[in-house]
Amino acid sequence: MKKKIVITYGTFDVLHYGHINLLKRAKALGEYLIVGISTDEFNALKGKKSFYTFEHRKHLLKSIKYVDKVIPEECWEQKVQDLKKYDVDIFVMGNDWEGKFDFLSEYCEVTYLPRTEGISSTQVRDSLAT
Ligand code: C2G
Repeated sequence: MKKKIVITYGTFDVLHYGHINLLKRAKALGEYLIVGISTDEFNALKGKKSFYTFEHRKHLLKSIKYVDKVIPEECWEQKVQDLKKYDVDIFVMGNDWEGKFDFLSEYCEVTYLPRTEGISSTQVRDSLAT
């Protein structure tokens, strides 16, 4: 029986419980969770500079029990080929992206999950900096 494959993408910088809540809920939608983690170069395209390098963010993500596979996210355009390559059943994002990836529903289910309020990598970084 084919495992139900779930995929999500993000920077996952300064890993916090909001990220874990997202990954936990994403995994609960299927049996196998793939995470596309933004490379440092792609982050620059997103106008983001992460505190942790790609390698450190990848190491942290691979240590999470909900995550089965980590792939690099290098550009906006790779999602369609990823969905086909990994035979994905469900694409998941936090609802700060609500509607932005509806075009992917041609290939798989698209689900947006409520963000965890009160926490963000920026907030953590800023409070550590003071
Ligand atoms: N998230 C959340 N609650 C928070 C913070 C983040 O649910 N308090 C979710 C976001 O909605 C996203 C995931 O955690 O689904 C990763 O968040 P980011 O690393 O900020 O991802 P982002 O930079 O938005 O990159 O192609 C998609 C992009 O790569 C998404």
